Formats: sequence, structure tokens, C-alpha cells
Amino acid sequence: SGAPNYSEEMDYTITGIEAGAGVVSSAQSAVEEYDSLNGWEVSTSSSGAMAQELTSAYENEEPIVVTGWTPHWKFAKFELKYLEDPKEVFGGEEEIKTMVRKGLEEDMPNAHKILDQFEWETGDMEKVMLEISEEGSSPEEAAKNWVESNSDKVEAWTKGAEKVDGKEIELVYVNWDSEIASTNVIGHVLQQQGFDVTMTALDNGPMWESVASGEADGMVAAWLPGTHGSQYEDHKDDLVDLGANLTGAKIGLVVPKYMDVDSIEDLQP
Ligand code: PBE
Repeated sequence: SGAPNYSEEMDYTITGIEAGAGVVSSAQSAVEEYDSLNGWEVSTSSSGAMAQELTSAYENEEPIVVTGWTPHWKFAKFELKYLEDPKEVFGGEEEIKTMVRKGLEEDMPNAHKILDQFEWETGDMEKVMLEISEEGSSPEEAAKNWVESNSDKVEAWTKGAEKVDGKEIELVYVNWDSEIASTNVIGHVLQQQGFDVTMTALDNGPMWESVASGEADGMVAAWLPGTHGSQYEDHKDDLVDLGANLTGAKIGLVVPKYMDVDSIEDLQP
């Protein structure tokens, strides 16, 4: 194609996030499957570092390819696009699902009910993420504000659940902006219901393992069917799947709109 060759300027590097993230392994598969990415690498660091690199590239109108996902505040802050993925390495639409440990329903029926009834929309999650990224609110504060202005949704999640008196519950998550938002929101709701909530940030693999082993009580961060497909396969017999808490999620390679490339195939080896 006649697309400009940005590869050298980007040092043949896709700016990734945490090494254990599904979107990073998909990007590594893309490097293997697309001739256009021959000789490329996926750098790994953290979601925060990726966002900083994206911000500084964007401010300087420099080319950058990041491992991206929706919902995420970056699409509200910057003009970005997903690169077309004709080989479908990144899969299609994803759901974010809630997984809890076996026995939670018997041990903590009220927490189980709330986690089971938890569901919201992309716009809800983005609101929490934007308050954190743009206004500098703490995750706790942004979650509290969202809960206060969305009592109709919160009432539906807590319907039929009785309040408890300080029962301990541990939720696990990964420090991805989307999961910081969701975990803090459901954590705040559980706190209001009287639970003593611990939210523990782990890497992706340990997050799945801790719920499967029963060490942690649950998580709201399972991206399926693609992104965490291998973790789900490994642990599905030891988990209780409470279904989607959000639909219409997506992962892929994301670039600023000022870059004159539309497809992964427009990048150059
Ligand atoms: N993410 C956000 C995760 C799932 C949630 C897309 C960065 C991942 O790639 O594993």
C-alpha cells in the first residue's frame, strides 16, 4: 500500500502493557502472523506507562502503536482508531464477566447475590475512568460519586440482599484502568452493604489462580471469550461463572487518527 513507513520512528515496537495481559499475548501473536510486523517487538511495562507514552507521542504528533482496549478513557481524551485486523488475531466483541470462588454462594449468599446482579454499561465504566484520569479523583472517590448518582442501578444490584455486619470479602483485580473502575465501584457497593472489603491488585495469572484456589472470593475482570480464554480454560472447573457484567468490550492495536494507516497490514517490516 501507499501508507507511509513509520516503523523506524517507532523502533519496530508496539507499546504494550503488563506482560500477563491478554492483549499483550494477542499482540505477540499478531507479530508472528502478520508479515507487515516481521521484526517487530511488543514492549511490556504497565498500563500507566503505556498511557504516558501515548500521551507524549500524541502531544508531539509522533507515530505510536499501543495495545488498546475499550472501555478506556483514552478514546475520550485523544482521537484514536483501532487498526483493522483482517486475520482476526484480536478476536471480536468481548464480554467482561464476573467469576467467584466455589462455595461463595453458601458461605456469603448476600455478597454472591450482589456480584451476580452486578452489570453496567460502557458509558458507566467510562464515567468512573474519566473522573480518575481527568479530574484526578482517587478510584475510591470516583466510585463513591458514581454510586451516589446511580442509585437506580445500585438498587437493582442489591435487590434481595440483606445487609451484613462486617463480614470480610476479598476481591482481586489487575491495575488496568477499566478494572480499577469496576472493582472500586462494586467494592464500594459491598462496603455500603456492611462488608469489610479488601481489594487486592495482582497480575492477570495470579488473579485467576487466587479465585480458582478459593484464596480470594471473586473478581469482575474476566475478559472473554478471547482475551482471557486460556486462563478460563485452565481454571473453569474450579470457578463459578456469574455471567457478563459488561458487554461490547474490545481489544486491538490502537493508533492516533493522524497516522495514515488503517490496517495492521499497512505497517511495514
Ligand atoms: N485489558 C483490560 C486486559 C483485560 C482488561 C484488555 C488490558 C487484558 O488484556 O488482559
